[in-house]
Amino acid sequence: GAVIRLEDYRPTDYLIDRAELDIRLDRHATRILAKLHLRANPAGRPAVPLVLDGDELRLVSLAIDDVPASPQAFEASPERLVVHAPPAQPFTLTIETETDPTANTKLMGLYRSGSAYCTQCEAEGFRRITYFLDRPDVLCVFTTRIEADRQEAPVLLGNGNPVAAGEAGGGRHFAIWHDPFPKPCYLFAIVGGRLDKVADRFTTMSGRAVDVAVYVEPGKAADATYALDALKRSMAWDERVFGREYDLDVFNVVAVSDFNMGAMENKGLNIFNDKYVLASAETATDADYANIEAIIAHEYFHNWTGNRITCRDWFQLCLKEGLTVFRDQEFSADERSRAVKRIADVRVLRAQQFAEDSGPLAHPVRPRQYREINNFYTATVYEKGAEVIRMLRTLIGDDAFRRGMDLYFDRYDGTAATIEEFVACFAEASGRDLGHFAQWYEQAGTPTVNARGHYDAEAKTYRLALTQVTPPTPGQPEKAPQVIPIRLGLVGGSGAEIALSPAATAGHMPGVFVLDGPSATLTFTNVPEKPVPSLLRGFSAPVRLEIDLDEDELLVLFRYDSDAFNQWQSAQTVATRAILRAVGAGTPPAPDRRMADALRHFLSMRAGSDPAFAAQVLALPTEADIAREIGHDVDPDAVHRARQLVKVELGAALAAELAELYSQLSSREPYVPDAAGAGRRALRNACLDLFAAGRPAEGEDLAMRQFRDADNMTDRFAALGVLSHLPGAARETALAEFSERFRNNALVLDKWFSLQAMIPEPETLERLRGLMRHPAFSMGNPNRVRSLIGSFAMANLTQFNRADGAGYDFVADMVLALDARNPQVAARLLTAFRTWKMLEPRRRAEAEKALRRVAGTPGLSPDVADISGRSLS
Ligand code: B3K
Ligand code: ZN
Repeated sequence: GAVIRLEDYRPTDYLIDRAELDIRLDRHATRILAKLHLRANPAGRPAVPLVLDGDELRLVSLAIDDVPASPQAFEASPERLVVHAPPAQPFTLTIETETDPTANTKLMGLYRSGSAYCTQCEAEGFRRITYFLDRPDVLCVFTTRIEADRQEAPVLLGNGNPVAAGEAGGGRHFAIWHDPFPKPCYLFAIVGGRLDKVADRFTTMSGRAVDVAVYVEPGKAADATYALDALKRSMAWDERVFGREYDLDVFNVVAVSDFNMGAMENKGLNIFNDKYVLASAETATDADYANIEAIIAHEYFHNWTGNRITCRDWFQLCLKEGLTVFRDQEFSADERSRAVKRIADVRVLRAQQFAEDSGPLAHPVRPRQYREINNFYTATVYEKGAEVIRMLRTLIGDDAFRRGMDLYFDRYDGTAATIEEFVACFAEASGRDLGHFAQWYEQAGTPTVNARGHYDAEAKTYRLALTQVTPPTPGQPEKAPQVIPIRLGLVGGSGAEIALSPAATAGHMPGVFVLDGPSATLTFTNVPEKPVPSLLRGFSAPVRLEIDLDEDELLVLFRYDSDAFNQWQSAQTVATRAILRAVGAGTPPAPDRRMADALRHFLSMRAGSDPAFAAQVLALPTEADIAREIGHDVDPDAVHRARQLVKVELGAALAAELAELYSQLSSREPYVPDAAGAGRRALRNACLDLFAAGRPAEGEDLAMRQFRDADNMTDRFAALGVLSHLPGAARETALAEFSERFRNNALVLDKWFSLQAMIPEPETLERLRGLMRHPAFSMGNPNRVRSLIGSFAMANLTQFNRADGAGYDFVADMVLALDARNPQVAARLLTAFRTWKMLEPRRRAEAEKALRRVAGTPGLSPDVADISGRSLS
């Protein structure tokens, strides 16, 4: 594909004000009749040919102003429909196309999932249904008639409100949907099929009744009630926190089993991967419930941030995605524990975005160019995009932030907006110049902030010298300083918070210093004792922090910091250093009692009152965290061994306390998927995991008992996870029992696939090849592929990165096999190579060889060609 550049944006030459679609569903020959009401765009070029986008389309007929078009008047190919000289006055085009939804394995456009028909149009799937101006700044009012066999598809859903339904003859029926809100075609959707539903009614803040429903495959309605409840809570939250009311008479969610990503925010008709809808105590973990809640909220919140205000072009993707992730994170923080949610979000940010940002696929939150837009639905656009919004709120304060949001909704409702327009609302609402801040959208890479403190006991002053530097990223060799809000405090040796002298952070929000140059020195006065600085509280900016604190100082923060995030961070840093020392030495050098003692004390004080937080503290940094910390010439086996050594040592040192806590937390209360219950289960399972590392024989027994006795998936699967790391007969027995018990549940078998793909042993690759022949596995289903092959590539550091290159070869083979069928899923899988440059030379050479083999294969999709090309650059 050609390179598309932001600077080349120009307004559309034609507008489509209205579209009337008539879609006659058929398994192999669906007919789409589209009547488009067009006119020249006053802001476009006058009297130019009209060029509509298509993708693998077949034109059946074309009429201009209801008169069949003469062959000289137009040119049609699968990719394009050109009308050479369109009428000067507003006119209509009536376009008839035919598509085969059964043959659509890309899962873009109209396709079949199970026995249902569904669509996915973002980013550029609508052009696989009919010829259109498939760009987000063409806003159109859609009326959609859907017709199908009544037996095959009794349920027919579209965007907007239902306006009519009836018989269509020959056993067929129809439904007409009208969406009064102009929208880009990427938000278009239809669904047809035999589906069950759970339904309810939501009354909005102005008293309007909205029929809300979640549709699922027949027989699964009971598993959709949690999603429906999450939806109603999301609707109420957006009213309460952002003043945003829902705007149609109905809101439908449909769960399908074949879906390229998590879910899609089509206006009034969200379509979901069923993994993020279906849940019951027996089949879903607490993490699944939390994901369902977050994604239901995310798609719902898009109704305002994405749909009512959409993006001018795809370079502005973070305008809707970063903002909507920020909103769903805030929602989950309000519904659950704010501190624990923040820790979980930062873990994801570091694992996904920091990894992306330090490798060949690094790009700005708002990219300047792309070849394949589907490859830019990334952790940078989404998660770093959300961090930029959070920094904005930290910089200007909650009130100005809310005023800025109100202004944005007010001013840009019904339009396709840009990042500049968005940022200007906050500059206006706060009276601040946000010019430099906006550089976060343009400059890729993760800044490193270095902090050095000096206490002058005579003068009772504390000086903090801060510097920042951002490493180069592809296409951006030189970096400028960013605007970095550093939320901070000083903690005394015995734990008391030391009041900050006002001058130190003058001109900023209280407790926040803004580092906006390459370096700065902060001086605190009246500091009675040598303090321990607590920097980047709440992870106030997406940066790496280097700070010259020793273990004792870190443990002061762990114990006393008023900021829960930094408590957790301090414990992680201590653990990270212990693992890094073990990587160097090959053994845990001198057993460091301080960490075990601090954890023991912490558990005795906090496990009872805040189990969810305690579970986060007990979870060691991952192998990937350690690898990123090392940064270059990484040997994944050495990282694995070192982490395991530290874990074993810690588990053994704390074995008594862990066992005690484990049994205290054992409850026979019925499972409730709420935050409190989830927190207790998380801590109990963290105890089991660490205990089993320190005392493998007893741990195996305990895990086996929990595995068999569990009355919920959280506990059963956590136990299976512990067993999966203990080679032997018990593990194989448990795995067999699990697959037998859940043999009819594809989503649960996905967990089983994924767990086995992550076993850090050389036999895993063979196990994986065997599992690909399992009857439940299919290369055609994205969830299956991601569970088995994706987990191996993305979450099995030692085996994907085998020194002999067999892991790379396997994943490369899978990418190529998938590419012919589903390029988006193939390209996403290939991003597992994004960290290849930080490996030691032998593995680096093997990874490069595999990447070159992919890149050199003829007939690659633009998706895979783009990722392989950039990965090698
Ligand atoms: N907007 C969709 C993602 C579409 C991805 C297209 N390749 C889901 C979401 O972010 O809410
Ligand atoms: Zn989104």
